[in-house]
Amino acid sequence: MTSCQPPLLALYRTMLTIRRFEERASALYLAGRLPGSVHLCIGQEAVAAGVCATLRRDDYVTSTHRGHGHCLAKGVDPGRMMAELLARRGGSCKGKGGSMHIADPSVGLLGANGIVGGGIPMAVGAALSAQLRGTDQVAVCFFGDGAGNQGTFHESLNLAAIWKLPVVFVCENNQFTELTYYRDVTAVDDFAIRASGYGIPGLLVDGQDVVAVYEAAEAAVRRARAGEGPTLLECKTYRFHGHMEGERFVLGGNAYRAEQEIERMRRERDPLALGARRLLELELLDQAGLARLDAEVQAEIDAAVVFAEASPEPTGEEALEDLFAAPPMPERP
Ligand SMILES: Cc1ncc(C[n+]2csc(CCOP(=O)(O)OP(=O)(O)O)c2C)c(N)n1
Repeated sequence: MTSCQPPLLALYRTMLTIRRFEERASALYLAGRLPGSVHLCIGQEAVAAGVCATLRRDDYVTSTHRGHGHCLAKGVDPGRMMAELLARRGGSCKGKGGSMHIADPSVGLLGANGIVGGGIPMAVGAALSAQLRGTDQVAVCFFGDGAGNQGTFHESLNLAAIWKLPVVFVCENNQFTELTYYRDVTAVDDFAIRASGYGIPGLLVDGQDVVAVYEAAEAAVRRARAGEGPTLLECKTYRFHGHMEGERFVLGGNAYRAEQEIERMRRERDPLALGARRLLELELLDQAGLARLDAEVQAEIDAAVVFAEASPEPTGEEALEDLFAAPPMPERP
């Protein structure tokens, strides 16, 4: 049971912001205005929105290569994010990280991550730091089903369980590891049951239902904050776009799943449509209110793109700034 009422309007607004941000990123990519590769979470918005709504600003999040939703939901500014995607100096990492390496410690976002499974031990480290410092901060890591088969997943769950660390592991099972159906490479139907191997609670959650995600996350975060240790949440979800934008052009269509499956999921399990229906049923918004909200969010994304495109590109010399590598060894005489 949850102790807090889900903030339905805020949850919907966050999902809408993620959707409109990514639609714009897709359009910019297809227009050749966004360099590098970009992985969208369209279809998965309820997971980021539902989990992050249960966190404080000073809680930590580690993210993935498909991280725009987590970053926006944790409070990274959309303009600075869009500038990062466009490789501009105004970006959250000064335009040197790109879509897969957005970070903003000021809101606890320790980083999206191009290394699959890389964010999981980072969150455990952040949780250990909170525990040692005696704060009640919580760390959350998001990761995909592919990452759930990496060694880092198992090692991290074990360590976090042994030391009762304040961490919530959120597996976003969108069914596919790049182009591979997860059941072809995973011995069990549900990652959630793996929690029992580490003596921690594991919960299976409908990742298309933002309220279900919020309620499960709220209980897991409360447990972590109270010093009761980690929880594994598996959110079953679905991505509507390809593994990365432009994939269709390379593969010549959807080579690994049926078009009808995507259409059915869009029609029946779109987290935004489900969220809007709930708002209408509860009379929290009417159709005009939904349209107004959409216009507001679109205007925010327009402003983010204007900010990003007005920002200069970093210079060549800046590539050598903000590096943490050791300086070269002095030459031996
Ligand atoms: C350590 C590592 N291995 C392989 C890759 C290549 N790679 C990039 S994304 C990806 C699939 C990840 O799948 P999943 O964890 O399910 O996340 P999703 O893409 O579904 O969000 C792979 C294998 C990588 N980036 N890092």
